[in-house]
Amino acid sequence: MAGVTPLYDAIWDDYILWSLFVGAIAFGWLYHHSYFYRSEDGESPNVDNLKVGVFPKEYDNLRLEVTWTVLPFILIVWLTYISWAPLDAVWSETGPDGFHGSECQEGESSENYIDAGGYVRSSCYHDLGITGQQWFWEFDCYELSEDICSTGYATVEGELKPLLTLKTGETYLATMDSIDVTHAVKNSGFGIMEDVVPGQITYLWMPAVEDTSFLMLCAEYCGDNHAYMTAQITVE
Ligand SMILES: [Cu+2]
Repeated sequence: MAGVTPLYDAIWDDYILWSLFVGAIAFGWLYHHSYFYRSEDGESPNVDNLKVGVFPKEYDNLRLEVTWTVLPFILIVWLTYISWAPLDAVWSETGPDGFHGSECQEGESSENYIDAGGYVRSSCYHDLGITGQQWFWEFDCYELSEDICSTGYATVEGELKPLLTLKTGETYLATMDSIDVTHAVKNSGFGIMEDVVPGQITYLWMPAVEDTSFLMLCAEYCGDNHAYMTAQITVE
């Protein structure tokens, strides 16, 4: 997957691993106790003589409570910390301080690549436009040449959908708006998502690092045909 940065793939793996680990402890503990502490036949189910409204303080275990409060807290802080890492790539500024330089001159190529830290870098980028409306997407390649950016239609599950064809190795900065309600561009192939808001311009980096083809979806519920608000993006 050619995300804005492969760092996303690493974070995905981290989150899945931690979810499995925490899930195994939580459900293992739950099922173990559910079976191990069941009352035997004929035994009073209330062996501890618990009374409604009275907390059984004699069963307090401070060490246990501190442990299951502090450990998950540390884990959450850690997961938050590692998910911060790629945000500067998602919201990279333009110009020399950003990851993708300034706008390409005519004939210039982005020559993007993935650096040792897992970030996509480009020598320059191309501008394009995305407009959302109920219930389709509109692409605009502005002045870009056909081989770098072209629009058309693709047949997706028997229906004609907008098609955006981009070039491998080029990096694009989408300028986006909506003419009616809030939508959201979800480009799973790039690993990114951004809202499209009426009366407000939002931006989205789309670094086309490798050949791919995927459906761009709307990720913000926008009415009856929200689920069919798709377009195809092909990088070749
Ligand atoms: Cu929508």
